Amino acid sequence: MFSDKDSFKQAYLTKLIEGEGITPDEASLWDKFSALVVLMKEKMSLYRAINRNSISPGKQVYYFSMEFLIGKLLHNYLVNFQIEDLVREGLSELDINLDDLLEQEADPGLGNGGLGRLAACFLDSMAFLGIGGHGNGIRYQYGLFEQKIVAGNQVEVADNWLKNGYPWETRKPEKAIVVKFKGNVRTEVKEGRVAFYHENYEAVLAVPYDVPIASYDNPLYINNLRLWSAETTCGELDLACFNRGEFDQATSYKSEVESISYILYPDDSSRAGRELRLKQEYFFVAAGLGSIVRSYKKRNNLSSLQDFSRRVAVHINDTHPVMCIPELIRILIDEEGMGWDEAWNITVNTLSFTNHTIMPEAMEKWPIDMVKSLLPRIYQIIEEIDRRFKEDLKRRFLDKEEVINNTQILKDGYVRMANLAIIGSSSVNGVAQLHTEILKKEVFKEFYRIFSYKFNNKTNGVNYRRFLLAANPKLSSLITEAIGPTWKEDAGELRKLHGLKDDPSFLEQLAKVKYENKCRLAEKVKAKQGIDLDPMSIFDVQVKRIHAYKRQLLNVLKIMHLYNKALNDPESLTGSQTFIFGGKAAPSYHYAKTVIKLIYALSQKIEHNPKVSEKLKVIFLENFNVTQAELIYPAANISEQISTASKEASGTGNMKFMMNGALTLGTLDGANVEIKEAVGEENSFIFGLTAEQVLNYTRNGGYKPWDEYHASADIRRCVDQLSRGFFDNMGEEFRVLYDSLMIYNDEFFVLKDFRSYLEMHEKLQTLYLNQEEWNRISLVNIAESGIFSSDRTIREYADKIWKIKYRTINNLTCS
Ligand code: 26V
Repeated sequence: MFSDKDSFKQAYLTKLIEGEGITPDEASLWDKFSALVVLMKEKMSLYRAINRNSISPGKQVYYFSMEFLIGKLLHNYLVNFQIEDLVREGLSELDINLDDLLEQEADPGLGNGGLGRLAACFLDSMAFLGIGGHGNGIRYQYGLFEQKIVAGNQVEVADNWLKNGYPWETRKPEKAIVVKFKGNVRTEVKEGRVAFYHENYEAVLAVPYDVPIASYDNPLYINNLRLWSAETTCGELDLACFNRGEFDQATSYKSEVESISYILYPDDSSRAGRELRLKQEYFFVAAGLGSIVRSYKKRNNLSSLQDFSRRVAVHINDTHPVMCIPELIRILIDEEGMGWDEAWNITVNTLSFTNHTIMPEAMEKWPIDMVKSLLPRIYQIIEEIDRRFKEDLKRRFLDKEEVINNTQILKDGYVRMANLAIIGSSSVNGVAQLHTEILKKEVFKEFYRIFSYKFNNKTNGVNYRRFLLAANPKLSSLITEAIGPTWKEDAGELRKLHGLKDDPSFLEQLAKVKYENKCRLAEKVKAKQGIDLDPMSIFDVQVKRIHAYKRQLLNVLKIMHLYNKALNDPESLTGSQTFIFGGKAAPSYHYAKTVIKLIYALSQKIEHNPKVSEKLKVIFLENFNVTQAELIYPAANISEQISTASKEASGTGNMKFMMNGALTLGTLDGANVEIKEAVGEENSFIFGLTAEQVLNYTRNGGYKPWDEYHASADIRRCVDQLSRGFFDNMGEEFRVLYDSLMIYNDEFFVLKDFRSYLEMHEKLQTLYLNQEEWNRISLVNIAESGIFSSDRTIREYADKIWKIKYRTINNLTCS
């Protein structure tokens, strides 16, 4: 990108002065940041152009996702192009501090949590592996709300991330696509076949904004994240209306259209069920497929789509983009003139689907009436898919009532999106071994009988170059000094660290890095929230969305128990502990918001008691997002992964903590199972019911939280404190939590797992006293984290699902 400092300085100054028309003296920090981004972006476009001309286009993958949580890009790209040092020095000679520029960048909150972050990790790994893999999503004008905590209450502030512009994006108006809603379908018999015409529709213009995706050490391979924005088809306003003097109608039309890409739905746990959400889903699907078909014809110089599925793979991230199935059929039949069978085969062979949750309340379904009126032609196609599927069941003598009930797409007035996804795609995968087994044996067991060949597992992974190499420079340097630099391309190389397990000086350096990262976090927390953290205390961290099944409440009850112990006998607690929480609650999720309030109340209660506050501290970090995450993972000693077994599909935070040397305190849920397998029983701290036990209780009943309550004075005390006296006047406020446990039968087995959780937590406290042993276990965790690189995950998707080749890294050790 830049061969040396001087050529960088030259190019940067030219960009600033000629491009932006300002001298460094006049430029604001934003101008300076923006010039650097534009400079890099232009270089990346050039690389892409060179690549296009030199390499014949292979199969392309399109990753369709409603959410991409990409995080800030500038620092990562400096690391990936290996120019951070020269840019830092060059800028400093111009009296510019790189860190000040990095601060300027917005962190686009275009996702809720794990699902959106996974999509971003996948984009990185596809670019790293030289796969032509592109993202397709929505350019929400407002991302996930910013979280403020005011007196313990979550307050949501709009995330106006585009207010200064976003210099990484390029608007491509010439590549816009018209998306059609509502209206009616007229059929006509033409040359012996039925033709379909969608008429009287409302047209929305989808305008793409492209963001370049570049990974580590593969500078020529620049992929694209295409985000669609909704605009009116007639420019600024509906001029026809406007000229007739119907101003209100003209402006309301414009705002109705623009509302489609206005804001991200902030709830990842319950169905939105709103027409606007359905519009969003079809909008980015139709725009994305429209543009793929157009570029396919151009790229391959073809007029027919017969070979489409050999040259294009479309991946569906959860059910949100499932309208891809009927939309591709529509394109192939209505626009390309194919018959049903050919269109169906191409569609199924092009599409693959990942499921990310088994929580029934998050499984999407849409009222038939809504789909019919919003997307009349799409609905016809869905009906036809459903009809043919049931016919097929009958032919294969599989049409038992139970099978039909659980697999048909249309039922009880709804379109069931997961069923459509499974029937209409060639591959269905879960995101961790356990999760996939639950899909096969429970959630989709009838489908598994019919289409066993479609089901497969792809355990999640993360972009370790973002969450370790870039986010934890001190640990990265230490690793590179010890085992050389090849781990940056092959995460399996981290295993070489095992060789240092018994090297006391290395283990001490590891501890020193952790300590310094804790200081770095403490400084930021002090600056942002004015709170002091003691880096000498153990950092016990739970950061993730606030959900009943993730059981932040279990963690809180544990701390209440420690509080009670400290009051009785301060010596019974060995060292001092800092409990760090972070995560957003969906704005309408009362329970989750109450959990935040409870964490806050507990932190206050502890703060006001000097006897306890010497030993314990609780803090809720505001506005957990990708940027915060990059500071937190490197500073954690304990990683809390305590969901009710079977409920967390995979988890990816667990992997990010692990690679930064935190020890996992967790249940046998999601990818925790595989973390335990990787590091061994002795190096992970597992407690609680197994998924099988949980599923058995759920099926057969037999769990009584009152039994746990009566059996243990400790549990009784904590549970009672939730509702009475302890939190002064707040007992009533926390009643919803008390009731979830004692009245509504503790759906997530909090009390059932309480005792074993306390025991494992205590074991960790004791272990922490033996620093050398702790550091050794921390090292084993880092050494074994390589399999949780998303490079490994993407290689599996490429081999088994997309059937696409990728670049080989020399002597790859982790396959
Ligand atoms: C569902 C809904 C439902 C309605 C409206 C908006 C919305 C947005 C997102 C979702 C899906 C939530 C599913 C999800 O995020 N699953 C997480 O996926 C991670 C990546 O595979 C995985 O690590 C987590 O365990 C899983 O909870």
